[in-house]
Amino acid sequence: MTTRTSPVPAEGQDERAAAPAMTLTIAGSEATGGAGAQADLKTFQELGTFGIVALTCIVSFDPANNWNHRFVPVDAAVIGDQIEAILADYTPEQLDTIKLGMMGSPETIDTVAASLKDRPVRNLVLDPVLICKGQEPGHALDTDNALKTQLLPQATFVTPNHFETEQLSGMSVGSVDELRAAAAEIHRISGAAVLAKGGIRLAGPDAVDVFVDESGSEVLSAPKVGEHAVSGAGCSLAAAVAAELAKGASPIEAARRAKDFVTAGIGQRVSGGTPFDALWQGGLRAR
Ligand code: PXL
Repeated sequence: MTTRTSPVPAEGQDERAAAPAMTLTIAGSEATGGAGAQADLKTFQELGTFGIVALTCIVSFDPANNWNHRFVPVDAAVIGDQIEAILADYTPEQLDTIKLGMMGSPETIDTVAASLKDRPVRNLVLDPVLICKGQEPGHALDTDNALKTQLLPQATFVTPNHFETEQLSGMSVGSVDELRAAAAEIHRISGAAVLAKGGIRLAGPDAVDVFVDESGSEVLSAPKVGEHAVSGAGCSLAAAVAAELAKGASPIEAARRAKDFVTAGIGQRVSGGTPFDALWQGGLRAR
């Protein structure tokens, strides 16, 4: 029997491979592991980036109350401290890609916008989370306004779902053509690349998303996996876009790869006691 030994680096020689691309998510915790920062971090790891988290809030579903969201914001000063620590640790060249997930309140949006104000960021991917599955849309309006005025103008890439697309564009969306028009409007307002998600909300056999940037638009389509929303799909999509951009993909390449990642993850979803399943980020491994 032969024994393999790892080559011992000579003294002073660094045996590390090239540093991984880095991705930061500023997002909320969702305790069951389906959505939020947990989904983002798993996506980053799966796609080979060095994942970092600053937490904005803690969401715990309530099993005794129809799995409604119990939402606790992280103190604004503590959000600021986390971002300060992270941005001081890594230079803008090392950490050039940031994903923004659930903010949950206008105060948190103020804090995050202020913390990022003087930081050059090559890719700022905004998942404009207004409400989570099961929440009432009415709660979202002040957050919607703060997102529009403070974060959307900074974003380089935005991933609204059907509801968020209607809110941000001010247009109603019932077809792929309307989704494209609304995505184009959000691109016009923000200057960002837009990946607007029709998901299961548009009728038909396929889950259709539309990508729009200054070079044009592309419809991304995959057969629907069931007719039920899967938790973590939006978070994982935006996190996958961020990871691919951080690794050097163009916006449209990042969108295509993120769509494949999410479609595979929905195919390998996990079921528990909640009325919605959770995407598993290891879906592509099962192919
Ligand atoms: O899927 C949106 C979302 C994002 N972030 C957190 C959430 C949810 C939905 O549950 O809890 C923290």
